[in-house]
Formats: sequence, structure tokens, C-alpha cells
Amino acid sequence: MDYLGIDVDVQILAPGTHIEIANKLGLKRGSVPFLRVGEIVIQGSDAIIHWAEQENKSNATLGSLNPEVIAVEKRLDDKLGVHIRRWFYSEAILEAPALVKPIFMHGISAWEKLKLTLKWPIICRLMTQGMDLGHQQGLESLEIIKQEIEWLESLIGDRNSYLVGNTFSRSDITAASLLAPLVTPSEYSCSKLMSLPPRAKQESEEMVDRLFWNWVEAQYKTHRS
Ligand SMILES: N[C@@H](CCC(=O)N[C@@H](CS)C(=O)NCC(=O)O)C(=O)O
Repeated sequence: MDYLGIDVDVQILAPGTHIEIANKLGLKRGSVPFLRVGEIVIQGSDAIIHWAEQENKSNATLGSLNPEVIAVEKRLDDKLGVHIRRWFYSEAILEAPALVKPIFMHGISAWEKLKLTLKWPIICRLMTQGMDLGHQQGLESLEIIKQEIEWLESLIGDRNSYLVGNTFSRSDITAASLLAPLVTPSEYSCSKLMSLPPRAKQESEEMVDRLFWNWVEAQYKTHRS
């Protein structure tokens, strides 16, 4: 939105409340993000970027018309997004939930914080079922993350530039933002809140010299500072 010069009022929704609000807006799933524009509700970051590119009055573009950009973004969403989430929560929710609570508490009202505290055991249970969390599942996801990072690094290549062609696109935003909780660049809005549980931290420390790590930091520095 910032890149395309579109103003948005970002509201952080507490887990649980996000489903109530989504239902009120007529959505079948609670999944965030969703964007309300007058009477219209657009759900999912991919659909939101499509909408934003059509609304866009500036000369900026995020490559929505390039099928290669969309294909790279889809693979990132389906693999890296899903498995980074399952890997992180498999350890964090099941073994170190105290690390997750401050992230969910961030930016919500005192009333929502109280509701979240009361509902915390239910939320952990629903997340465990909904995302299929578990020790073995976490290990499986880590293997997939490692394979997908190899693929990502083959796209970044020796030129260390953008994923598709020579211009910044929605595929770069997707890769950088999905990896931001791991890399925690200082320009990432949650970098101070994010804290990895012990095994994930150890894995991440072994990745700091990787090409993808530097690339994510560079994307944030160039486009978010
Ligand atoms: N690729 C989708 C992923 C959306 C997604 O999975 N959102 C998760 C948070 S990471 C969510 O809202 N989960 C809670 C739920 O589905 O109720 C997007 O970027 O819009």
C-alpha cells in the first residue's frame, strides 16, 4: 500500500476477535489480512495487492500482470509461508507459549488483552488443530523451509537483485515479509517483539551468513527505511 501510495488504516485484531469481525463482514474464513473499502471486503494479501494495483494512480507497479511474478508469489505463499508458520508455532505454541502471547497482545485494547488471557488455552488448542502443530510436523516443515530457501537463493542468484527480472515486485515483498520473522530486519515492524524459541533460534543463527538472509535485510533497507 505504501509503495503504491494508498492510505490505509491498519487495525490489529486479536485472535478470536478476527473471526467475529470477519463473520460480521460476511467472510466465510477468519484469515487475515482483509481490507474493507466502503461496502467491499477483500480477503488475502494476494487479492489485496491485485485491488491496490488497479486502484493505483501513481506510476509504480508491483508486477501483477506478469505471470512469472504471480507464480513465484504463489509458491512462496503455499510453501515458505505455511511452513515457516508451522515450524515456528510447533515449537513456540507447544513448548514456549509465553513467547507468543506478547506478539498477540501487541496493539490491542486492555479489554481484548483480558479476553485473550481468558481464552488463551482454547486459542492454543485451536491453533494446534488448525495448523497441525507437533514436534514431528515442525521437523517436516523445517526440511521444506530449507529446500524452499535453496530455490529462493537460486532466484536471487549472483546478481543479488530481484526475484523476477530487474524490478521490485510483489514476489519480492512476499519473500521478504514471510522471512522477516526469522531475519528480523530492524525496519520490520515486529522486529523487537519477535523472539524465537530455543531450537528455532539455533537454526536461525546458522543461517545468518546465507545469501537469502542478506537479501531480506537489503529489501527492508531499500524499500522500508
Ligand atoms: N497467504 C495468505 C495467508 C493468510 C493467513 O494464513 N493468515 C493467518 C495468519 S498467518 C490467519 O489469519 N490465521 C487465522 C485464521 O485463519 O483464522 C495471505 O497472505 O493472505
